[in-house]
Amino acid sequence: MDRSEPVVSDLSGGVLRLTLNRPERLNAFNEPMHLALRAGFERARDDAAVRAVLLTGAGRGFCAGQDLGDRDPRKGGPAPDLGQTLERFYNPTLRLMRGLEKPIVCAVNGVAAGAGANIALACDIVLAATSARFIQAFAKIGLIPDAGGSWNLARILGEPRAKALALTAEPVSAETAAGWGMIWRAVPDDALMAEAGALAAALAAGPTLGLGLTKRLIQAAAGNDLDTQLDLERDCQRQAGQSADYAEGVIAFLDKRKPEFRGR
Ligand code: T3D
Repeated sequence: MDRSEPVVSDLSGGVLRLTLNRPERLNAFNEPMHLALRAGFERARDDAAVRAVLLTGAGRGFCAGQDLGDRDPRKGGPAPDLGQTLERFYNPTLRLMRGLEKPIVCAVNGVAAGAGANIALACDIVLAATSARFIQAFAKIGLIPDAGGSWNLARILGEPRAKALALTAEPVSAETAAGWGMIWRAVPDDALMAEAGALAAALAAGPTLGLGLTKRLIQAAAGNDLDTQLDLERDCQRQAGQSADYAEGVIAFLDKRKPEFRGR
C-alpha cells in the first residue's frame, strides 16, 4: 500500500476500493484525507466504470474520527469553527454517499469512533470484523454526533439505543451491532476482506441502474407516506423497465442462464 496517499483508490472489476490510509492515527481525518475521500466518492458518481464502492481502513483501525491533533487548543489561535469544518468537509461527503446511486459496501476492519463510526453507518451494507467496535466518542470530548450520526442512529436504532450510545460513548461490539440491526453482518476478522470483496464484486456485476433506484426508494421510504412511495415506485420501475439490464435479466431467465448485466 502506498503510504503517501491519505485514501488509496483502486478500481477493479467495477469495484472502486477506497482505503482510508493513516494507520498510525487509526485513519483519523485530517484535511487531505477529507479531500481524498470526497474525491473518491465524486469519482464513483461520475465514472460509469465504477459500479460499486468498497470502503475500508488500513491497519488495525477503520477510522477514529477527526484528527484531534489538529484541534489541540494549546497550539493557540482562535477556537476553530466546527460548524464550518462540518460544512466544508463531512457534510459534502455524507451527501455524496447518500446520493450515490451505486451500492457502497463498508468493511469495518477495526475500531470505528466518532465521525469514523458514522461514516461507516452511512454506507449501504456494512460488514464488520468481530474484533471491531463502534464508539460514539463525541460525548467524551464535549461534542455532538456528526457525520450524519444523529440522523442515522435515531433511524436505525430508535431513540432509546441511539440516545444511550450517544450520551454514554459506550463501545458496541460488531456482534451487538449486527444483532441490533446497526450493520448487516459481523464476520470473523480473517474472513472480512474476502467476504466484503465478494459482496462488492457481486453488486458491481449487478443491474447498476436498478440497484441505484432501489437505494433511492429505500432511502425515501421513511420520509414518505404510502401514496407518495407508491408513486415513486411507479416512476422508478418505469425507468428500470427501460434498461438494457432488465431486458437481459428477463431473457437470461427464459434461457435458463446467468444474466450478464452491463450496468445500463
Ligand atoms: O473537529 C471537527 O472538525 C468536528 C468534527 C468532529 C468529528 C469527530 O470525529 S470528533 C471525535 C474524534 N474522535 C475521538 O474522540 C476518538 C479518539 N480516539 C480514541 O478514543 C481511541 O483512540 C480509540 C477508542 C478510537 C482507539 O483506542 P485504542 O486504545 O485502540 O488506540 P489508541 O492507543 O488510543 O490510538 C492509537 C494511536 O492513534 C494513538 O497514537 P500514538 O499514541 O500511538 O502515537 C492515538 O493518539 C492515535 N489516535 C487515535 N484516535 C485519534 C488519534 N490521533 C488523532 N486523532 C484521533 N481521533
